[in-house]
Amino acid sequence: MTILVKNGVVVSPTGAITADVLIDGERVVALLEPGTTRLGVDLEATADVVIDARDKYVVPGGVDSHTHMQMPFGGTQASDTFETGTRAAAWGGTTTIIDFAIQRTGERVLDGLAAWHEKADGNCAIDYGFHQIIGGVDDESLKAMDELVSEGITSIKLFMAYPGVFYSDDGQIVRAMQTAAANGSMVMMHAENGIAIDVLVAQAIARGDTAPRYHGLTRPWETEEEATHRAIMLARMTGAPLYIVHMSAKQAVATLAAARDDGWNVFGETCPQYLYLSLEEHLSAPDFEGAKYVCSTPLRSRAEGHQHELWKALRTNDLSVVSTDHCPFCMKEQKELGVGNFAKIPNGIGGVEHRMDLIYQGVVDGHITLARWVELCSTTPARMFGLYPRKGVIAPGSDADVVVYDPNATTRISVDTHHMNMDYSAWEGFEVAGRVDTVISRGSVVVRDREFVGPKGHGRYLKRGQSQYLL
Ligand code: DUC
Ligand code: ZN
Ligand code: ZN
Repeated sequence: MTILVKNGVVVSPTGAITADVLIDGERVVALLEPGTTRLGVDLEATADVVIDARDKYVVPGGVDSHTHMQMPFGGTQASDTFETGTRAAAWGGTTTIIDFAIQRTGERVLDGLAAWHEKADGNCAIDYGFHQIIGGVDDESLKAMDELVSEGITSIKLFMAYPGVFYSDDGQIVRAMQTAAANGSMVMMHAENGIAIDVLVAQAIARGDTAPRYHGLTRPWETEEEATHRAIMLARMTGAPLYIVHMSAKQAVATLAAARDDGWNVFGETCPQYLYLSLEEHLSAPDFEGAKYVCSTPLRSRAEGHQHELWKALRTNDLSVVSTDHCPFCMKEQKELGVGNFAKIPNGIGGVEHRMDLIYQGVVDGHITLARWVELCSTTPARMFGLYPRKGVIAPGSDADVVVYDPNATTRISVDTHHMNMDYSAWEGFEVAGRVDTVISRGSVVVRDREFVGPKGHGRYLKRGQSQYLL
């Protein structure tokens, strides 16, 4: 089947051009000056499907490199399945996710991976890959890291938080980083000092400070900055490339920026919740409403100016990627587990559907350029995690993951209209500029005319290559 997306403004990190995009089967085959014929053939007359993108942007499908579909966590399980979560992603213009398979202490890494394949296989609306959480660094799991690379899993995630669950001590981190440096894997780090946090949490609960806002107050910026600094130093010692996930504290970002200025191969991501939601307005909401916003790292104080610094870092490339850390839990029976004890609230916010819109608002607000929007949400995550140029760009030979985006429409976010399996929206009532119009995933139209029309199980597993950011 051929699709012609005509007259749109095709955006890439190098800028925007008005062009027709010709898709044949699963691939993009050409970008053409609008209205040109090809080998004498009138493409508009012969294409099976013609989509008019006049006055709209045509962008590479979003790559969300940090999601947790149906993740067992905090005594429950993330509420989106691979089916519901990837469908919601498609609605929001994301055509690739990279989810986290999990290994815990005592489990075999490849068993953890097999369990994730079983959850995802045949259920995804869009293409997907996996990172591997190594929750128990030992001889066996280190050995398995080489096998992961041949399975297309070229990034591992370690945790400096959650003692007793996913936590690695510094010695374990050093050993995993040495292995990654040797086999060309990217090390992703949850950088919070979990040992210090657990003391502060126990003291808060003992004092009777049990409301959701104490989740944030017991994870102060110092715990993120200290862990960020330590992770960077350990990466320097071992020569491993390092990617720090879900950064929210401006001080941690400053530490990362200083290391980058020094020439170290370290990277950071942030997420929409840290750019828009805050400790004061959201996490401190009364009547347990703050539980909706419990995630780690936590939302920071608006008054302290973290959001401004995060946007700045996105603009200056001190931060390289925006992902969602999509980890949804319903209020009913899930977040409610923490009534009377914030430490029992499952950590996570769902947002896989809204990333492209929320970051496009950053273009409208003058924080970033149009080209940078595409770079942060699509091109760089694809390059960072070994998917480029198959994903993250509209170019001959790349997968036909194409989003037609209408800058003249608006999106109003609400639990009543979202497609994620959540009984609330962290963005309830947000009205942002821009709206996803049409979504093409690997040559199949999956969203059109406000309808999901994708075939079930269309999404395929992506064996990833090495990061393009390895030195
Ligand atoms: N943070 C969250 O908020 N949820 C999932 C895991 C994590 O690190
Ligand atoms: Zn994390
Ligand atoms: Zn996460």
